[in-house]
Amino acid sequence: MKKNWLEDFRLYLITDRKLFSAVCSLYFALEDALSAGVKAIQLREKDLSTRELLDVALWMRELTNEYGAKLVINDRIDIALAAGADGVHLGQQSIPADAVRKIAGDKLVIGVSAHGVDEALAAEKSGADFITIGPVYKTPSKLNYGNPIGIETIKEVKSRISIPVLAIGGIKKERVHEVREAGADGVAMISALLTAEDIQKTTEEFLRLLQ
Ligand code: TZP
Repeated sequence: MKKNWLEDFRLYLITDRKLFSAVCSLYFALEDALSAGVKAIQLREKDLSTRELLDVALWMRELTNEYGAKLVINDRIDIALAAGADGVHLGQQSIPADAVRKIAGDKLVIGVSAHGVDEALAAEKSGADFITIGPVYKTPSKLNYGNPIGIETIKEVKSRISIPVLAIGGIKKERVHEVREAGADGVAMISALLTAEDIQKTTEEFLRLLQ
């Protein structure tokens, strides 16, 4: 991943429209985060139909373009290409990174969700540009992301791979220092930003902590 890309992914915001009563509220929340300096957003709405997902991807592309931010689509390389997104973020059940590379070449940056050292090693080997590793902490989200992997796993992963590593899962402002100390190149999150009372102010605070 080119150097300025890593810079953009230092604060990686992931969507969850179910935190809002209407999709337009998600739009305004993303706009707040972007206007305060978020430079990378992942569209992660697994239960939308293909058409619905493409519609959301298209308006998110326009919005992220307005702010010069990167747009990454979870799992769906077809939607990523159709919407002109910058990247695709793959899960452990997704098409693997080396297969994405065959289809998209260098057109898409490839992120992979890893939950431990072995998955992190495999992601790098398969050609991922960066990984998210987690859940590092217990996540406030009700969805099941598995048991927290803890800070030591970040350290071990960092000692064994050379692509950027973003910590995810239960990330809050007061935890940024700890994950950065462990070697994380950045942080990825849903609730700490999207449920913040003041999204702009919280974004600015995260960015300051990540400097
Ligand atoms: N992958 C691992 S934990 C997680 C994902 C998508 C959820 C992160 O949500 P939050 O609210 O930032 O803990």
